[in-house]
Amino acid sequence: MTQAGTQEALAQEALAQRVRRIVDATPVVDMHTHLYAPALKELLLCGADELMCFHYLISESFRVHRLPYDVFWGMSKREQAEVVWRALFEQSTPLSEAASGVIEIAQAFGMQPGRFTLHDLRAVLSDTPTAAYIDKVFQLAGVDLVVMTNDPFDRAERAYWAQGVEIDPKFRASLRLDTLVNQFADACQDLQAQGFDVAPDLSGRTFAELERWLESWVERTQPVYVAFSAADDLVYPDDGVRGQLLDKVLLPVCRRHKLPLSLMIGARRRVNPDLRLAGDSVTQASLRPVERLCADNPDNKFLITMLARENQHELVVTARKFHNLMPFGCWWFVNTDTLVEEITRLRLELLGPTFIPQHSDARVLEHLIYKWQRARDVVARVLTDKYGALVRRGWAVEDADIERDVRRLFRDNFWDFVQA
Ligand code: HDL
Ligand code: ZN
Repeated sequence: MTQAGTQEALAQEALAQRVRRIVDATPVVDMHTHLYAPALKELLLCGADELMCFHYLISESFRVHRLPYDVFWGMSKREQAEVVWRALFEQSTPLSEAASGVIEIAQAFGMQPGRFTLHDLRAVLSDTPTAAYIDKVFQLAGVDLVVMTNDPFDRAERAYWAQGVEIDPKFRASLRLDTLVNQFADACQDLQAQGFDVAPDLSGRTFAELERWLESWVERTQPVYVAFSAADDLVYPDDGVRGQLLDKVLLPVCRRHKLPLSLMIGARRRVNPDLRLAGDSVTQASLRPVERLCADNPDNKFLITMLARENQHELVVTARKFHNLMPFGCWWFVNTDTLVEEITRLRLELLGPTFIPQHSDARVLEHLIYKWQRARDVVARVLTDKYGALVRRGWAVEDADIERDVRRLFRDNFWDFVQA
């Protein structure tokens, strides 16, 4: 290598170390998880058996053990965990995103390199989410706040909120309204039983009552956004039920409270019902309704993530057209090393550092550790590459610039958007 080449390589390595130091030191706001504050008790999952029973691993394990579904589901969680462990960590190599993540979690908890057993993992983790354990996981993950996914139609969760709960400030709520917008007849039945004067055909006082109901949940949970997911069937404008619920309830309430509306698009639910939570799949979806939502509702803010790899480029271009659209995360089936890097590069090259690169979607407390380790690896790698190119083209990059950009990506883009 020429001397100039050596110099350049040394400069790039020095830059990589500066970027990594700042990325590691910047605490993350994790804006979409399925974790719950400790006050919601058994809803907050942690420990080795919960990690093994993560639905990603359960679906992967069926490709190895091929047990009849009813046999597997008839087992205790401990027995299911042992089946998954044997399938993915003994009869196979934990190469998938979710399986290799378990190794990373164990390493973060000080597990000696080499091979360990499920017994070892059970010993090193805790299945009781004490305050100290939660703090330790947040600290290991470099996360200082997570947003929950709170479902007013989940009876178990609703019972806690009805009692009045003291929510740990490391957890913030979001209101997840899939049942309302996607299964309105079921939602109606539930709401009628709670004393709301609503009708499946949206007649009478339905809209006023739905607004009263939603306002009560905003008051009760103080959410940072309102959300729902859709497959490829989102239409807007739409004079059907979902379109009217959007225009007459969700969008006005979100505007009043300056709450973003989060749309998670491309999830095709229960493609294989026998896999239960793991039975959902992916579908490409149109960006046309997203464009019209952003264009027709300029005083609303939209957090958008899409599940199909094929939709990522169009989502980024749409974000260039509408600044009330904030693209976020590499969701679920695009949360793999390869696709997170591709999507993050795409976003940075088309938007600059004005998007939310990742959320963990953590379902088990310790997921925060590996999900954010992966995210930091990618963000540091991509930023180093882009800063290096900038420097070679003659623009000085100071630590303050890197600190500002990483803070924006990991926390400020989210908070500024929520509070705007
Ligand atoms: O709809 C969602 O919020 C998805 O994230 C689903 O919960 C999915 O099952 C999941 O956990 N993805 O990571
Ligand atoms: Zn999720």
